[in-house]
Amino acid sequence: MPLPGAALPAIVVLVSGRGTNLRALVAAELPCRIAAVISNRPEAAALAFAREQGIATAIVDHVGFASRAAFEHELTTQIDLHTPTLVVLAGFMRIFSPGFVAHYAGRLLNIHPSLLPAYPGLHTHRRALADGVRVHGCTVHFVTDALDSGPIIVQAAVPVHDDDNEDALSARVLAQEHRLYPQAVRWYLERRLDLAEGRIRVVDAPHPRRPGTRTADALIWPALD
Ligand code: NHR
Ligand code: GAR
Repeated sequence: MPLPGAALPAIVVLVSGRGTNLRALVAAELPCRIAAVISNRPEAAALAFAREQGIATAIVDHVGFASRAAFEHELTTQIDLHTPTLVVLAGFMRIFSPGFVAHYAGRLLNIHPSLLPAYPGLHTHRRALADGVRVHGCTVHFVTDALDSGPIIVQAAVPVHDDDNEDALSARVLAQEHRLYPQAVRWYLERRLDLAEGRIRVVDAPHPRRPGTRTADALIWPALD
């Protein structure tokens, strides 16, 4: 058990919008300090929440930069001020170039609102409904150069209801995002994510039939601790 006052590892959370995943990360009381929340959008509600929590914030507005490289250079500077162990994308909406990804190799996580590799990119719920899929969900993965294609850590599958619209389906998925992301970050901090041959194994994941690991409304795998 860490001694009181012992320095906890720092994480930086990158946001663009509402910030409900940020709220879930804060609520989880993870064994880390959220050293900063950084947004590319000045108006992001996530920033207001971070300020309320006394978390340092920064805005790196991509609109003010001549190139993606210049934007990413400033973003890297702002992130690295906090020397984070881990950088977490929580509804962050700008694609990173290979140089940025290389700088944070192995310490950059994203949550994506689909069962990857289905529906990479944007408007995932709309596309899933248009295709008539019966199962949808969300994925936490490491970020690599290839968009939404890095090693998968954990996924939650939810049913698509006959009368679903985009709002109803996205809310059902979002509720699971809020369970997955804190768990994935915790596993990372506990050094329980092993990468071999492009696949992640969660060390000491709960046994499938352990009581309490099933949920009524989603299949989450690996099971949460
Ligand atoms: N960068 C890399 N290199 N790899 C990934 O896997 C990334 C990434 C950056 C962000 C999140 C992602 C998602 O979960 C993410 C994963 C933005 C777009 C996008 O098209 C697509 C996917 C994701 C994030 N963004 C537009 C762009 O030109 C801008 C859209 C906007 O600003 O609203 O960057 O889905
Ligand atoms: C979440 O559903 C997240 O998975 C998604 O945006 C939402 C952010 O919500 N991310 C992407 O689509 C990334 N391109 P939040 O701001 O309330 O956490």
